[in-house]
Amino acid sequence: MPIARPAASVALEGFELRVLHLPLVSPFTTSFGTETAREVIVVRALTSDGEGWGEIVTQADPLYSSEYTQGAWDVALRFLAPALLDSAGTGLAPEDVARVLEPFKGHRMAKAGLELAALDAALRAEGRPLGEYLGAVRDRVPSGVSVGIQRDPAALAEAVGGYLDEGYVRIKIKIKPGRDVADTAAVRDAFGSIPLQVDANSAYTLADAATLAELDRFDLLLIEQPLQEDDLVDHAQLARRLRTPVCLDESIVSDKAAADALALGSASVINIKAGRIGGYLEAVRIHDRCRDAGVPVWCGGMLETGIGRAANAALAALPGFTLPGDVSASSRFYARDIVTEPAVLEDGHVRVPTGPGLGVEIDPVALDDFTVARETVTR
Ligand code: OSB
Ligand code: MG
Repeated sequence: MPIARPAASVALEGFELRVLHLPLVSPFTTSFGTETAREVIVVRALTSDGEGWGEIVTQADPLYSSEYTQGAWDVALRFLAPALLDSAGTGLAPEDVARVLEPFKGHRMAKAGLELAALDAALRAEGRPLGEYLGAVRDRVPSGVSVGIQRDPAALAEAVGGYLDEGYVRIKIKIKPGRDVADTAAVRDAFGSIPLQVDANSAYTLADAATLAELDRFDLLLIEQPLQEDDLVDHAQLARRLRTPVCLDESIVSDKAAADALALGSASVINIKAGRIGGYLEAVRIHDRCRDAGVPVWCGGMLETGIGRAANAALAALPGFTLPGDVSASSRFYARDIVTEPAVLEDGHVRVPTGPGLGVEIDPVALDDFTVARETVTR
């Protein structure tokens, strides 16, 4: 269902952007690299009725997507925030943010962070929870965990065992060429028929189809983004050669991209990340499209702070999210978060916040402690 009831306009007065460096509890390794700290941009929308918070999910280097933190910082401060402040007049409806930013090509992560801040400000002012606004039908969501590439398959099995002990209901392991079949086999051998999926972060080509077909014997829920972001036709060819369902992450940069991927047969499952596609409103459009088409979706993650994590829990509570998402507890990544009540795992689930807007409060001391840069744009 599209948004049932729009949010009230906000009288935007400015945006404060901060770059944060948050240490990770353990290094996170994917096919594209290893991170030991999360570099992220936190956005504060300043309005005459109060503030709102958003998060730009770029990483320091353009390895997952072409966007990266310094690029997002520049485009947000130089073009996007000024355009929103210029257009605000007496007020800006959160539903109009994407239209105002539309002339600027790409930069969807930067746009998503600004839109979330404006939306949070509007909903807080109205006293409305984000989950209710988006159309959530659950008060908690099943929690999956994304497990990075480890030293060897035995170390991977040990790491997975720890997460299963914590109660995570679905395991995703990162794979790359040379670290695929044996790693998956190690997890299956150790833990039997647990809900398991793999994520290649675009590390393969169609020439690797035979190797990827070896994964068919593990009865995986899906294989995520085996090929490049713009390889929709190759993904369709690969999908015909695999029994494992192909799920797209990086390729789904918009609702249009989702429509194209489904039309081409490039994917039979979609990972929705609001940060990657320009915001939570576009996320609802993809959700609605997939639900109408009978295509399962799940909520991806970008190592969000408590801000994006709260919003992801709200999104994952929509009815079409029929697979567990990468909506894990804050402690999966962080010893200290920037919200006062970080998401916790309860019986394998994360609660959908019920307070106004994101439903989480910022811890100002933690926010300041992790801030490495700060800029404000005003009208
Ligand atoms: O491909 O899903 C991905 C993290 C950063 C960039 C890309 C991805 C990921 C994850 C972590 O897999 C998901 C999470 O936040 O739990
Ligand atoms: Mg992925």
